[in-house]
Amino acid sequence: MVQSLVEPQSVADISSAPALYVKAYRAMLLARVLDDKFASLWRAGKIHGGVFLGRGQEALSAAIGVALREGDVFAPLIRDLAGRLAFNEPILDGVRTYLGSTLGPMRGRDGNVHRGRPGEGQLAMISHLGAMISVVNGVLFARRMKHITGMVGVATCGDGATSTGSFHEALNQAAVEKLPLVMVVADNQYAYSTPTAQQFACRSLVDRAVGYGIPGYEVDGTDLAACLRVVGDAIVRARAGQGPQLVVAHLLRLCGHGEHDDAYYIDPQLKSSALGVDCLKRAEDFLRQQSWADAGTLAQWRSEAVHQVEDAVATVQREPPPDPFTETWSVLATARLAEGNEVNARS
Ligand SMILES: Cc1ncc(C[n+]2csc(CCOP(=O)(O)OP(=O)(O)O)c2C)c(N)n1
Ligand SMILES: [Mg+2]
Repeated sequence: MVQSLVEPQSVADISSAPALYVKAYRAMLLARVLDDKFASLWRAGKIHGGVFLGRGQEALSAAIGVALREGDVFAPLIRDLAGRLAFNEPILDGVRTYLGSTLGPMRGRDGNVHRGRPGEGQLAMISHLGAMISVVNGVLFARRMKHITGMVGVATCGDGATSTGSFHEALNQAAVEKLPLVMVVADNQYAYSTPTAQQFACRSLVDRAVGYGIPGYEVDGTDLAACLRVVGDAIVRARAGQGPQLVVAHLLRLCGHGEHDDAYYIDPQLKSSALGVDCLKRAEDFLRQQSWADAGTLAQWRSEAVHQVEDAVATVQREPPPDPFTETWSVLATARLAEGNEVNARS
């Protein structure tokens, strides 16, 4: 059952909000171009960790990023490049982390996707399987103890993560404590190669909201306008003190689990169904229909995204890898707090 609540300040009709739509679309586009670049760098052997893409999930992720404000907290997972960029993560952070530059937020140690800027509200992920929800709860508790109000925390996860104990414990805790948590689940039909029919027996994951005593909302994750409205409204409600919100988006992962996975197991019928629509293409069609962008503008935005990505990669390829003899190997957050060093500085 999907509950509906009185709207405190709805994102309203998206057709009257072109600036928000365009901002989200450009974050989606930049994420798609950057993800494609990460994939080709991985194939060229330049990235030693795994590369995980958000292809097909950019609308949902970007809708989170544009709805967040300074002071909020976001725990992005492996398919949230669009949301990270929309919530002001510098493009260099992802490039430096994957390519192992010492100037990156992880000082070149990760070579993967576990980066963050906790001081700016973007948490570094531990695991894709629900571990971050409790971490967001912890930040929200800390803010409560400091009497900070009017902020929210957003955690994301996939359909597979909803089967874990971490998900249950964190959702239950957030509900009991009425934390301003927005839990966004991307039901992308597979957890690695496990289809949802082998993952859960309820009609929709949104039905779980009733069990936790929190409101739940469903959204078509291929539709940016719908994502902006549903995710945006959930964030508005949590910010207004209405407690945790569950949003479940329906979409399809348009890639393998990671670049090492050719996704042979994805049902071809799903690919040709409504779930398999490419959200980026759909957003471009919408922009044209609304006359918010013509073909020339779309081409210009794409060219700008490509240049941003190429510049970032060229910059990072000239940067140094970690030196094992000078690296302290101390915990990054502790080192930063203790030394006040500037490794995480924006540039
Ligand atoms: C405890 C644990 N078990 C297994 C894994 C490996 N693993 C990482 S992501 C993943 C599947 C996640 O599926 P889902 O939650 O649907 O997210 P999606 O990848 O579809 O975005 C698995 C099995 C892990 N990281 N941690
Ligand atoms: Mg999944």
